Amino acid sequence: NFTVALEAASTEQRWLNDDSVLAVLRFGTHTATNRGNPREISIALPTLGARNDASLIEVWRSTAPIARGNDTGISYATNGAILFGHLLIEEGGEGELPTATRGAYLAILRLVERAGYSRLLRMWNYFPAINRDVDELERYRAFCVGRHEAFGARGFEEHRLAAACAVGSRAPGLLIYFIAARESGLPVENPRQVSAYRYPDCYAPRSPLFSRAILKPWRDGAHLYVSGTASIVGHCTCHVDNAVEQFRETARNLEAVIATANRVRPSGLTSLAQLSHLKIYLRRAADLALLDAEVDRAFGSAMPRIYLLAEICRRDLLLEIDAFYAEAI
Ligand code: 3EB
Repeated sequence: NFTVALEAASTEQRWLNDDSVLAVLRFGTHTATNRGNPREISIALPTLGARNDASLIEVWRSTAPIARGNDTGISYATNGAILFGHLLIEEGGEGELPTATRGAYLAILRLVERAGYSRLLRMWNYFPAINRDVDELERYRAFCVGRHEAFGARGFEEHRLAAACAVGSRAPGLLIYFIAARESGLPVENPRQVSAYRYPDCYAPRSPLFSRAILKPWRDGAHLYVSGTASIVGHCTCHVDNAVEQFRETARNLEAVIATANRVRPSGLTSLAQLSHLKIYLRRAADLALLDAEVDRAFGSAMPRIYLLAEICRRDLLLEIDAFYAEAI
C-alpha cells in the first residue's frame, strides 16, 4: 500500500521525480506548498539535530500506481487504497482562525466523500502562534472550535474520529495534511487518559475531536497511526517544567496506546522499539541533548527520529511525540 520513512534531505530531488511518491515533507523556516509539484510540502518547523538528524525529510511512497488531483484547494494523490491530501490556507487575520479551520475541514470532508475515501484516518494540523490569545481565546482553542463546527455540521460519530496532532509552526499559514481510506480504521483510546473528545471544557470551549490512535488493517499488514502524545494523565498536564519527566510520562502513554491497540487487534506491535519512526516536537531547543538520550533508552538507539522546534498546544507542555508503526509481513 504505502510506506513512510525519514530520509536524508540530500535525496529530496530524487523523491520529487519519482512517480510512486505521494508526498515529500520538509521542515524549516516557512510553510508552503508547490503548485508545480503538489507533492512538495514545506512546514515552518525547524529541525533540531541531535546527531546527524538535522537534515531529514519525510517521504510517503506508494507501492501501487498513483492518480493525482486538485479540488477546492486540496491537492491529493490516491492509489486505490488511500488518499493522501493536503491544503494550505492563508488566515484572513488572526481572529479568523476558527472560520479558516471550519472552511478547511468542511472542504476536506466534502472531498474525501466525493472521492470515495470517506474515512479519515490521521490528520496533521500546523499553524502559527498556537498559544496566543486572540479576543481572550487561545488560538489552539479557537482551532478546536472551528474543527468541531465542521465535524458537527457533518454529524460526526465519536468512534469514527481520526488520529491527529495540532502543533504550533513558526510562519503564516494553516497547513493540514491527512490520509483517508475507503473503510474505517479501528479507534484506539488510552486508558490512562480521558478521551480528548470528552475533555472538560477548561481546555477548549469545544472538545478536541481526535482519537488517540487508529489501527488500520491493510491487505499487506496493519498500520498504527498514533496521535500526538504528551505528558497528560487523566486530562491534566503532568511534570510542568520538567522535560525529562514529561518525556517519561509520554513514553508511558505510548506504551498504553500500544497495549490497547494489541487488545483491539493483534498486530505484532508489543514494544516501543518496534515503532517505525518518531516525530518529536520540542518547545525548547535546550532540552534536545537530554531528551535524545531518553529516546535512546526508551525506544532504542536505532529508532529513527526527527526533532522539530515547535509550540505545543498546551502552554505547559514541553514536548509531544507522533508515532507510526507498520507491521512487517
Ligand atoms: C492532548 O493529548 C495533547 O487537537 O488535534 C494531541 C493530539 C493534542 C491532537 C488535536 C491535540 C490534538 O490533548 C494535545
